Parts: sequence; structure tokens; C-alpha cells
Amino acid sequence: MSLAEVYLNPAPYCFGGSCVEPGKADFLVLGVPFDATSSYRPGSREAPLAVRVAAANIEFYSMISGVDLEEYRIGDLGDLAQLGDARDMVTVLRDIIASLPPKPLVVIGGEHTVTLGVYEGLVARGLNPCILVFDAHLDLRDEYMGLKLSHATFMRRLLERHGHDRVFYVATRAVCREEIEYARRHRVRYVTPQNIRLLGTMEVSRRIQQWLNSCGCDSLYISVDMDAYDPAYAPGVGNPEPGGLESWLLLGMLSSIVRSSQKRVVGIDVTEVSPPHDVGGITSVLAAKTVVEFLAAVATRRGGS
Ligand SMILES: [Mn+2]
Repeated sequence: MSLAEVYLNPAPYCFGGSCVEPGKADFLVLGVPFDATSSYRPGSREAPLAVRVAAANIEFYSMISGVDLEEYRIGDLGDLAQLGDARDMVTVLRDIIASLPPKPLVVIGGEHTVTLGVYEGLVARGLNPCILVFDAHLDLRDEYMGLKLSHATFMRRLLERHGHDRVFYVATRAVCREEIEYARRHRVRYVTPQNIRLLGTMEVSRRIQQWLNSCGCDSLYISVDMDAYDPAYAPGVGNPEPGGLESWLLLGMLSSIVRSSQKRVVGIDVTEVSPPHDVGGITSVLAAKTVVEFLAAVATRRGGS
């Protein structure tokens, strides 16, 4: 039996209602219902289903990109089996990602720790991706609540292994002293919501492209922790943090960065949606919208994604 046969469960809804065989799909979707290390408001294990239901009820025409996603085939791989241990999850997820065909990939978390498994899987495929992270947090603690690997530490593990120039954070605004000192010591790039307000999105996007072109990676991977958005737009997250980005601003930045990237764009994850803490499902809808705008932007890159 293959790893996928053992560890992937079919989802009751395919993303966007599109149940295309992975081999025939333009894009791939995978759910990772993992929230074992969530410290404040667990529940993101319920997000893959909630985001799929939301995606089935929003429009698939992107007015930002001028693309009708209905014309594209999305292959929904289903959900990773629930695992209780973060290291097991990262290992299994890595091996599954490594076995996938090279098509633009959407991963629906789960807590943010899933990003480490996806990234390691892309590396195992021979890629050397930069990672653009929309997040209120840096997730750079060395240890949190007795765990070396958790939603609060996984980026430290990723950067220790792959280099501190790999990452560019957008919407940073909630850190502990240890993290900010670590980030400064290692020259980790980040912009706060205030930076974006003062510089403007055009200038921030230009700096992101500059980083992308200079950091020696061969591709771009994007990770959206839904707490990057202001809690007014995304209240149903594991660790809400006031002072975040407006939904139109993040969606516009995401789309323009993907459309103008000179590096291949390999995929995205949307993490930390916690449906039990959501308000009227609006966080799940915004997560689905984030995926739609990402895929529409990728679709504009004919042959270049
Ligand atoms: Mn976060």
C-alpha cells in the first residue's frame, strides 16, 4: 500500500465541488486536520471541512486577476489522517508532499505547524523554496510549553535547518523578546502592519520581490496564518491578535506578489482557522477566498508557475 492509501482520507466535499483525479488536475488541494499543539483556542482540525464548505458557496471568478477558476480542474486529495504527535505529522506530511506531482498545491490546515511538513516535502522533491509568511507571529521560540516542535516554534526549526534568509514575514505584531532578539540576530525579514501603512503596499511588494530575487531560492511558497488578518475579519483563529491587516489589503498583496513573481510559485497553505471559535463562519469564508485569489493569480502565470 502507498503512503497516501494509508494516511489520506477522502473528504466529504471536494474543494470548490471539483473532484478531479490528481493526475488530471491543474491544482491540488490537501487538508491537514492537525491541532495537537494548539495552546489557546484549539479546533483547527475542523478547518479543512469548514473551508471546503465555504469554498462551495463563494464565487470562483476573480475580479483581481480576471480569471474564472471554474475553467480549471482542482484535484482534492482529501485529508491527512489525524495524528497526535507533531513529529509524526510532519514526517508523514513531508513524505506525502514529496510524492505529489509538481502542480500548484493548496494545503488547508490545521495549526501552523503543518507548514514545516509541507516545506520539508517540497525540499524532498528537490526544490529550494523561499517562504513568504503572512502571520501576526514569528513562531521563533526555541521551546513552548515543553515542546521543541509546536505551532509557536516550528519556524525556528525550519530556519535552523534551511537558513534565515528563506523567510519574509508580513503583518508581524505579536512577539516575545526571545523571538525578536533571535530575528534581529539572524537578520530575519519582517514587516509590521504599521510598516505597510507607512510604506504602502506597492513599496512592500517591491521589497518582497527584491528579497525573492536575491535570496538564492528557486521557487516561492506562501503560508497564510489567518491571524495575519485583523480579528475583525478573521475572528475564528487559534491566537487572535488585534491590529492586523484588512481583508482587501492582504488579498490584493497576495495576488500581486504571485502574479509578478519571477520565481516559480509552488503552493500555499492557509492555517489556524478554528471553526469552534468562528463567528458565523466568516473566517472559513475568508480562508476559502484567500485560496481562490491565490489560485486565480497562479492561473495568470501561463506555463510559469
Ligand atoms: Mn500566528
